[in-house]
Amino acid sequence: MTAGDLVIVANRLPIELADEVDGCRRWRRAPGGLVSALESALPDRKAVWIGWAGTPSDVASDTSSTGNPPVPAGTTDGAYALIEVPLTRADVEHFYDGFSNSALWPLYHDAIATPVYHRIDFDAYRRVNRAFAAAAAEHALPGATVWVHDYQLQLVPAMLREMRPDLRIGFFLHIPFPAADLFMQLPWRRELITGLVGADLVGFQTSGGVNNFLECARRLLAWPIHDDRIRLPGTNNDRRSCVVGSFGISVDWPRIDRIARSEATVARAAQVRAELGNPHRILLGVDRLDYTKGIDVRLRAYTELLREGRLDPAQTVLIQVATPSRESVDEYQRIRDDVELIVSRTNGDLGQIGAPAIHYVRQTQPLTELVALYRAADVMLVTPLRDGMNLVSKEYVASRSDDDGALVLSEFTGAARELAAAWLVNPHDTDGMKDAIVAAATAGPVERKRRMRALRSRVRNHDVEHWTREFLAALTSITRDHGAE
Ligand code: ADQ
Repeated sequence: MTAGDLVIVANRLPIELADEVDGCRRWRRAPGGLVSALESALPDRKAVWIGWAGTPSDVASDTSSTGNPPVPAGTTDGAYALIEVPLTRADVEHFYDGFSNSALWPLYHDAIATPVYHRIDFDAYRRVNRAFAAAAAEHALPGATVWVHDYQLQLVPAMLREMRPDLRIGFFLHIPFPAADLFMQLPWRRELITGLVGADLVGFQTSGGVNNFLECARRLLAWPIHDDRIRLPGTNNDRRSCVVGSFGISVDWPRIDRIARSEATVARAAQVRAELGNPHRILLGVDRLDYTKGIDVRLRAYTELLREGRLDPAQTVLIQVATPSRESVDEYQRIRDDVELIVSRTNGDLGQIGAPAIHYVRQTQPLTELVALYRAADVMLVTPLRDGMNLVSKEYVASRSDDDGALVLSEFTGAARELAAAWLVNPHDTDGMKDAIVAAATAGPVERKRRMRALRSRVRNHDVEHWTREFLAALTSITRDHGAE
């Protein structure tokens, strides 16, 4: 049986089905920060990754005649093993689209959209979390380290501890943890907090998340809390603590830097610029098409600037790349409609034939293309209403080996805590955002260089390898303390 001394538990496996040029569907490595983040930690260990493959199990069997290949047992280079947790269509509807993405996601993002609480959804969340915990219990070697990820799996730590008390368990939340007054809305608030403190270490993107979580634990658990430690009840021998800390995730700097400096990327960036008619300024947005990302507010601010003549439509172009996301959830259809209405109105009113004011691409792009766009962009617009970290802002910085470019960044991202040299904006303040966009677009080369160098130094020294190392080192040291207490 496959078993590891490092077990990653995440909602998705790091693979996806793709149509190849020969017409066959094959599994390939999924793009995305978490995959490259964790892969840097996996090769030296006997590692296992547990997750869902992305296709409901009852659909997969219905359609086996279409030739979907079985989920591979490991990565093609044999770096680590893959264990699938199958989800049915009902699980996807209630656990994923329902409790995870219609209750937790909006609640944890300051209830920007109204969270929807259905008991049937939470029942599925509990059931699926138990299936993930059981898979981890089955595939972890004695005394192994298990690292559980994100809001879809918050009950896993306590469930897993009950099944396997010998394990070291870490949990990392990729999205914000909300203020206690918001969290208290949740009908299952105590169960979720208890689920999380099943871990030895619970990590958040920022100290704000840590403080909010500790406040909820104080209100809901009535267990002693000293600094960053929650002391759980138990007899002297099996008493333990749950430690809470902040670990800001980051990007794979060496990989992005290599792509950014390559001749192909530099040539592609120049080609993009030429194809846009060599405008004076290129502004860029790159996001999952999600209502938390503030795509609509940024497009409105840009449109107003064009209408007022503060930016010249003949000299300025905005590219918005949006990757489709969670399209079976109503709120996501709504944000797509809102964004597309703004794009078409702005282009109808202010664009010219062959020269739209906004170039809108609703497609997933390879990282090489994104890096070329980052290099071509004079101003990067990252304006979420709330974001745990935001990797796009750090990818932009890592791509600018020419020390040029200007980053406009929302204060409500975790990244803003680290990237103070950006033009920081409050996305709720349209006038303030317009001023910041104009300031970034008109800044002189000396100011751009000064700010970009400060940003690059921060991201280079705190890349994703640093994040993984810090989290795992903290987890290891806590467990070692146990016996001594
Ligand atoms: P996300 O909400 O997905 O992540 P973000 O951190 O910006 O947000 O990561 C998005 C990733 O998708 C980036 O790596 C980006 O390059 C990629 N991407 C965006 N648009 C794309 C496109 N059109 N084509 C291809 N790739 C595209 C969640 C949290 C964040 C947290 C991360 C990691 O919401 O706050 O930073 O997890 O912890």
